[in-house]
Amino acid sequence: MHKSMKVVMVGLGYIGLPTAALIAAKGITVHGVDVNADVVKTINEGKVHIVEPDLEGLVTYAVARGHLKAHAQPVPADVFLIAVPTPFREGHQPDITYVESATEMIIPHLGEGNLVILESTSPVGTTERMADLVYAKRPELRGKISIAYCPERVLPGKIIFELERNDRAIGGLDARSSEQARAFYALFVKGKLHVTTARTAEMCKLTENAYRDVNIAFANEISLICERLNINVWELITLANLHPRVNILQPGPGVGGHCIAVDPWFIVSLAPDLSNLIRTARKVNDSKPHQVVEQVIRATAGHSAPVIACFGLAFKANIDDLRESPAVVIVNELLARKAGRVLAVEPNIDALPKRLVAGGELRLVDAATAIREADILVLLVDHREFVDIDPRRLSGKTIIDTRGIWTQVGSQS
Ligand code: SAJ
Repeated sequence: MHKSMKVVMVGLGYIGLPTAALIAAKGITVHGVDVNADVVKTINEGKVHIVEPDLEGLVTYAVARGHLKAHAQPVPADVFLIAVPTPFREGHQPDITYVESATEMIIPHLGEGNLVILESTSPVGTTERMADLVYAKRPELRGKISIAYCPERVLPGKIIFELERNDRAIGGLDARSSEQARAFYALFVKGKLHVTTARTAEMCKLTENAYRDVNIAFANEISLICERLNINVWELITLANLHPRVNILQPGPGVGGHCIAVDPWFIVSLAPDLSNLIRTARKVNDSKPHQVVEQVIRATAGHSAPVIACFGLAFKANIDDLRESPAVVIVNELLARKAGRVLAVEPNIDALPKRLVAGGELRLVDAATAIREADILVLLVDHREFVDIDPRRLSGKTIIDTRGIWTQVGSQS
């Protein structure tokens, strides 16, 4: 592997763009590919279409030096990376059509000695499927190219840091593929590079997110039990976590984002009869937003015209991403059930995206207005602006705190 090589990155989203920019910032030529013409245009202006700390600076730098350029189509190169979405379809069945079409896109450009790496979260067997697609159209390349799976495992909000620092599992379809992929990642990753098989690397990624989902489900289930038993769950978890072998995660309004709520289903679909815990965890976490709605509706009982303020719409703290957010599910359900007049506070956006939030009845307001006007304050996201609110300003209000920042240890509200 040498810095004079050329890399094609197919998919310039949350993973593809930061990875392409990081590689390009090392002086390697990266030819980015995206099917969205607006994304291509934005990147070529040195700008970004996603909010992520430090990303814009890196993209501006790489584009200005001519190391990164976005296009609609691939070209011949040394290394081909694929980082496209793998959503699920009806019945929680994995949908790998984007991986298949990205593979079809690069097939005509492949040549002897090339390395092809899939980074998208994928059901076990996808890398082999990719190889089948390649060799069906280009049988002469069998044994002449390397194919590997290397999942991304970066946390939105810390992508650039984690891209460089996290360890990686690298699974080649054969030993040469693994070694070639390892040498490639060594050019820009400072974390350790662990070589395994493609199937193990695929399962590893799914297992990491399913592990987190199961652990959050445990915390969410405990929180519901505590609510019924009138026990402060935050104090309980703090105390339980003092045990040297207990480390319970934080309950919340549900699990959002594009990974943890999706990936466990890939395991369930591969072995439905053996995935009882993983399936149940998904159900527990998916039911949590509706449980919060019931809690809010119970709280409205004493009010003739209740005003409900929801603090936070994003899927987690300090980001502007409202997609797959439990907070959005809760707000929409409160509106649909006409639970009261609903206000939303979301410091990370300027306007409500109409395609996400139903009806015209929702008002986006600042925290001070929400506190002044509302009877019931529902804390849904632990944004730093909400953590900073002096609890004395909330006295006299009914508080439903799904994140434990206003009703922490020792408090009984
Ligand atoms: N959440 C809780 N309680 C917790 C932790 C999280 O309710 O104790 C909720 C969050 O509020 C959010 C959801 O879970 O709604 C997911 O948030 P997250 O911060 O745990 O994870 P993601 O979805 O942003 O990123 C995950 C990461 N996976 C793991 O930590 C195992 C990341 O490393 C992966 O790269 C990413 O998925 C991915 O792309 O797969």
